[in-house]
Amino acid sequence: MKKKPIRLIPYLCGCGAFSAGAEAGAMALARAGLVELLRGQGLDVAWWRDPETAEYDYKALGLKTRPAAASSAREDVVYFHLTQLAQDVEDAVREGFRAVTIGGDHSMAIGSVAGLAKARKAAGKTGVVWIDAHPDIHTMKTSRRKTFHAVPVSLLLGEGDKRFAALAGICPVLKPQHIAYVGLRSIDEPELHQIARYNIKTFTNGDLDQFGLKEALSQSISHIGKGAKARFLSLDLDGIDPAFAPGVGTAVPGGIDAPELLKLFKSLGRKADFDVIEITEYNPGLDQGGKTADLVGDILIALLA
Ligand SMILES: [Mn+2]
Repeated sequence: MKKKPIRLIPYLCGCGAFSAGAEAGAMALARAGLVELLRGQGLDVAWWRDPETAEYDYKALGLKTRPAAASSAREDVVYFHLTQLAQDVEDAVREGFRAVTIGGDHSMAIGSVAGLAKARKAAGKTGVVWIDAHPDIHTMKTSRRKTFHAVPVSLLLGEGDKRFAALAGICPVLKPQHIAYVGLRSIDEPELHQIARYNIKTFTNGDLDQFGLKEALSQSISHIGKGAKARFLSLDLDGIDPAFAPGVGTAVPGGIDAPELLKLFKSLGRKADFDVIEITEYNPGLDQGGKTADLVGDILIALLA
């Protein structure tokens, strides 16, 4: 079967995080030659919006400085980029592309997942494997810093401000039985309640030690796919051990071993045919000698080539 062409869709927004930096993630990857690297593997791939020339973050709204945390101006920046991302993903999927969204902070999932669900008419029937150190299932009431990258899962489940929860005109986008977490190791108390209340399948880092990453990934993929019409992978780079992926805003010691993850992604074959893959929370200002950028290239090669 012929491989679908790939559209790299940047999310040029870091205003969903408390600290700045992730807004430059896609630009840094473009400059590091991500497209050239993937083409070298025989992949048919191109950026949809050029992250080197597009207006990004708050500048896209004509603002001169980064709006204060939890301000309505900050919210407007996130909303602007999210609506664009949701539309970009929807268009890419409808036009027969495999979409890879590149962040940017993890608020992007609100748009990436909604765009896929809308294109496939798969509201409540989209499966998501969420690899991350954090479950990102706060609500704005419980998020200490009121940041959008702490709340995407709750919004996708239909909980919270409808402007975001129904971003693409569908709500809820996800049902909890179609979500699986892999690699959690920093879970706040209110998030524990959310995970229990929604009964979301979860492999913490401790579970990975017990069952192995291979078993956890393969169970997660089967779990989210049951009765689903579309499949999505959200890979927060902080799910990976910061020894391999230092370029993230909220690093937590420990985490997934990158070589093992790459080996598994390669071995998944058709099981890794996610309709949309999201690579998120790359913060180039915190990277060490391009280590994390190189890892992003290796991850995409393992999943796509
Ligand atoms: Mn995250």
